[in-house]
Amino acid sequence: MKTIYSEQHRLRDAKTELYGGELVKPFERPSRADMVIKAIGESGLGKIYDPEEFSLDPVLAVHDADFVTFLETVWQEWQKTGYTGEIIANVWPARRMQCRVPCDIEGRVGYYAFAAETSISEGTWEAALAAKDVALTGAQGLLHGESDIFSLCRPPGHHAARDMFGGYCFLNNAAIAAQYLRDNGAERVAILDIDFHHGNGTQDIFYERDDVLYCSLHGDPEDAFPHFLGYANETGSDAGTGYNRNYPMPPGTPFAQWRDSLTDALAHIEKFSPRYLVVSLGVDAFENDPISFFKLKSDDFYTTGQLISELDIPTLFVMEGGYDVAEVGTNVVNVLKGIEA
Ligand code: OKP
Ligand code: ZN
Repeated sequence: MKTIYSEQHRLRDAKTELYGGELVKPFERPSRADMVIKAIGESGLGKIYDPEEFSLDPVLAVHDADFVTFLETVWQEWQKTGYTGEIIANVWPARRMQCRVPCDIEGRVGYYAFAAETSISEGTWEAALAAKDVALTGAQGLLHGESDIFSLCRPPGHHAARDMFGGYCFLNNAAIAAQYLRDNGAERVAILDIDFHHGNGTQDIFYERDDVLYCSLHGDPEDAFPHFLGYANETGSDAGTGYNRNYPMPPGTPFAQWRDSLTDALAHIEKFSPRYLVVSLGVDAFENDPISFFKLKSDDFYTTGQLISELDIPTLFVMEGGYDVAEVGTNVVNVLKGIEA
């Protein structure tokens, strides 16, 4: 299996994350991708390729144009204000307030953010652009007939909605890839999100549509980020009714239970009969993950790969979360080895 990877991910190296009332070194850090690419290199899985460069068109096919311009320009604008720290949202259009884009930069940061843990730092936009190229190059590989590809994206993407960033995500790499597959001849595309967190951004982007099925296994929003989306009663709207499926699970969920959700999601995907599958591959369901609460063991990721491969659908794996830096490489490689078994 080919891996697509860009060193440009290093440009996303924020100094701050708002966590427990303090500014800490972000969990989503460059060493995560270093560990994954190292494990891929040692695994014998296949070669590592640089991405091709794509225009913004495939990004604008899923994201709001003003949001994209905001991401592109916000660091320079922040510098002009004279602020010396990173960009952190501190105000929102909350209940009963007006949801309009203000002029002032702090107002606009709050408008486009859905959470405050994610600082925008110098180089974030450039890294996000490279991550979407990594995803799109993988999608193009599927269009050219490859059966499985791993796009080692960083920063991750599944929390990024049409016009919102947060949860360490800016551009929704998996959604951009899925839409690109749709726009290049695939009638139906399924997205399976096995990251520990609900992919609120991906759900948002495809919620009214019946051509992209979204299925997500995640920590119950009662107890886990992003808290305000990801419940089981969110099944899609309009034409998309029935094309969104959430599997929220409680703290302490072991593999046996998680696997039952996976089996159900895979059966649902099979019935949908998609031309391609995009997997939002986070490995933060791991038992030692520092910010998550499932109990998957490293071997369980191998079994997960085996179960996904039984679908026999050409699949693009898009890297999302996984914050136990010591084991993130092993866990990702285990999924991909399970696929090739
Ligand atoms: C991004 B991805 C825990 C706070 C968690 C943000 C988590 C973002 C996860 N107390 N804050 O889905 O892995
Ligand atoms: Zn996650």
